[in-house]
Amino acid sequence: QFLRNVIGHPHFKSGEQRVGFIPNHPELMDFTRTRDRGTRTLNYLAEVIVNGNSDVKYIDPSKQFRMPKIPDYDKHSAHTPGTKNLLDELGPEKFSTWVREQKPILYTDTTFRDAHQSLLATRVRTKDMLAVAESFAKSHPEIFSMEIWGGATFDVCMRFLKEDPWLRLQLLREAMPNVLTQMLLRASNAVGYKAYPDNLVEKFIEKSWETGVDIFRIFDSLNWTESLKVSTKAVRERTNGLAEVCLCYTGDISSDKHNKYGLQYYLDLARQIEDMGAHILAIKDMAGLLKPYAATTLITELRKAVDIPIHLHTHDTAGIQTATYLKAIEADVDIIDVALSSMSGLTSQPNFNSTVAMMQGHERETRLDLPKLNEFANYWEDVREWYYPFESELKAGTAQVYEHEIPGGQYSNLRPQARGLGIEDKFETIKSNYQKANLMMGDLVKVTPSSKVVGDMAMFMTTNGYTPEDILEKGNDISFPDSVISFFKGELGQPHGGFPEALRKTILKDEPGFSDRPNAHLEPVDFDKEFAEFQKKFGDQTSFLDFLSYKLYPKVYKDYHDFNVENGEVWRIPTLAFFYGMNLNEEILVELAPGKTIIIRFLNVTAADEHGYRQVYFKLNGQNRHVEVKDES
Ligand code: 3PY
Ligand code: ZN
Repeated sequence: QFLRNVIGHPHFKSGEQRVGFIPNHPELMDFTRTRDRGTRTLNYLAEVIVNGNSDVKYIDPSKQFRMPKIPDYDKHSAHTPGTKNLLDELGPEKFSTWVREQKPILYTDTTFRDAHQSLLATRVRTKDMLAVAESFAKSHPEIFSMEIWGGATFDVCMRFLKEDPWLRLQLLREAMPNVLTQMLLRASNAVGYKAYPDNLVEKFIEKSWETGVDIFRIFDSLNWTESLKVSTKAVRERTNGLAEVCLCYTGDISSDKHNKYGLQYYLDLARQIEDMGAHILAIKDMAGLLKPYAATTLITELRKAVDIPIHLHTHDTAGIQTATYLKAIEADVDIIDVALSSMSGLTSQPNFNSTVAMMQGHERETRLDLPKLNEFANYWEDVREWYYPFESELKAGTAQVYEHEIPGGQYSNLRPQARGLGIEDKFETIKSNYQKANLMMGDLVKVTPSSKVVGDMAMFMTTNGYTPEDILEKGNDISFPDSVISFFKGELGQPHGGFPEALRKTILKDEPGFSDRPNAHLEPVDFDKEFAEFQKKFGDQTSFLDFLSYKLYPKVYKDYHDFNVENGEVWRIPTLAFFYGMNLNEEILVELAPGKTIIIRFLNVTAADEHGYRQVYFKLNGQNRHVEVKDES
């Protein structure tokens, strides 16, 4: 970042100013934008000291934290070549063949994405991942891939953490240049909850690749292939990355109670996925419903049905998914998703470290340095404590997941959501209504955003005391949640087996629904024109990537941008200070830019004056500074 106003302009610096220079460049007189970064950091800290971080709902004053240890590594050595180097050398098709030829099981580490999305409400900050990323990539170059981006992280980065998701991607890529990076893409919903114009999704894929994504794990929340095709084609045509396309697993192929999604359904889907050009097939078991013996059947049959590698993803909500992995490995699955032990289990992925131990001596063992892997787990055990307000309160695995089928990330969030609505005491009813709502809507594949539709309906039924019969009988007089109306219009696509027509009529009333791709109803983005308008509004220091963030989340981006102008790049602030402020006389280091670190000591805060303002005193690099903050309490 360099000074963008007139003082920093090369013409000004060189003394080569001309008549008309300033009138022609009014933006250069915008001094507020470049208020120095130290001051903006103090603004943020003072605000949190006085009013707290609005995302932290309670603080436990007795909480003690340990100092996490970053596992040792050689900062000066080069990274050992890994899968990223191989992909660059072979290209996607040959790389995919290489994966099939590997006998040892391959591992994807989800610690940086799905694990914290599922356990800590997606709140883990870039700074804490970046601290160990280089060390991890240097210590474990045998890893197949690191899931680091996409899913809910894009939204949460801006909305709650006030971080730039693109910068996260770029920094993690730089720290881990040797291993494949991976993102989760919700097909035509990109990293959002609704359909976007095709050309926006395509541009998003292209820019994600340029910024650092190698594997695009693409899923559609209804397993609707029409939606998967657009993203798969874009990955194939616009990147040299890998299109890993998902079949989302729901129901139970080993039970005759669930016949809507039987083995044949998945085999047909897998063949269509291979035909559309996927380099890898993913089984996305988002709720953790794939039982061990069902995995034997599914993987064995899929292996016969398709030639591409198979990557298995699951959540350990029921607590038995390591057994599923063992069965899947023995049935010739190629890659499995795991999370470092202290970030694993429950609604997260199965335990990486223990899986490595389980495989020792097995004919498909991949040799990893387990003691070193345990050091990384220890790091996360300490860091996880910093995020205690975002813990999900789940204590043990549950076999109830086979009844309600709630995906991991949604399940861990359900109790706080119920509390927010004042219906926590009806938690059991909510779970049972989730199951009823799902069946009433035709037994859906449930994953973001279709899982949100079912979840919203379940909350709605619980709050109002409606049964499925009430919904059908009184539906004409009920106003349903927006997400439910949008789903029945066809805005998320078409569910397998179609919509239940009577319910659709009740919910849509006289509004028409559609049966083609929802994206086909959206105006394409005019990138040149709209980017110019965007920069006019947000300033020319914004980038095309910022513009994409804005197109995906206009309001969230605007709030993030305004916050940033006031408070600077808060991702650089250490996590404890970011969430909880500072203790009197505490000193922190904030690296504002490589080689530019400031030392901040918090000295004092005054009581509120008659207008409610408090003065917060700091020392910044030894200089006294103070910030005035309105006390909102
Ligand atoms: C997401 O879409 O964020 C998911 O993790 C779905 O499982
Ligand atoms: Zn998942």
